[in-house]
Amino acid sequence: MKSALLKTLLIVTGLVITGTALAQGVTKTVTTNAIKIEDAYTRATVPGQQVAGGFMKIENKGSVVDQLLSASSPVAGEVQLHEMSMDGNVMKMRQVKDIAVPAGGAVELKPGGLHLMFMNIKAPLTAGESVPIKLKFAKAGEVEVKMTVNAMGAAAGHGGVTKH
Ligand SMILES: [Cu+2]
Repeated sequence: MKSALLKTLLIVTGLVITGTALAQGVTKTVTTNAIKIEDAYTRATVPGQQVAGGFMKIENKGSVVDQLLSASSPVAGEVQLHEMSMDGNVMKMRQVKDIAVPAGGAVELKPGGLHLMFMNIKAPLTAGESVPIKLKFAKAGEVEVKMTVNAMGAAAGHGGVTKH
């Protein structure tokens, strides 16, 4: 996993970043040819907290299905793709290989469902700042987004989860 991540980072370095610099504190929208990212956010963390969820709406305006394959961010050792679901009364989380974005449709990464998971966070995420994240799609390629860091406990679901 580590070497795959490194490889991704190396590939990314050679590419032109398509996302524009965005001001903080506003709704962030990034559009490539087909993929549009809206309302990307994560949540503030406390010192020592290693994980945080990442959420956004991914729209696919293209005529073919696309897949989110991986994500990376300088603030975390690794960013995984996760799915959360209820198993009886127990909320369970598992890593998924990819997240499909239907042609002409959208997928929402949200608390309690599909989400990104920042792992091994290097320094606490502070409310109000924004965190760069690079998404890699099978067809659209690399998309860079800035995620707003919302205040802690803005929504239930992920904050209390420590088991991965
Ligand atoms: Cu997760």
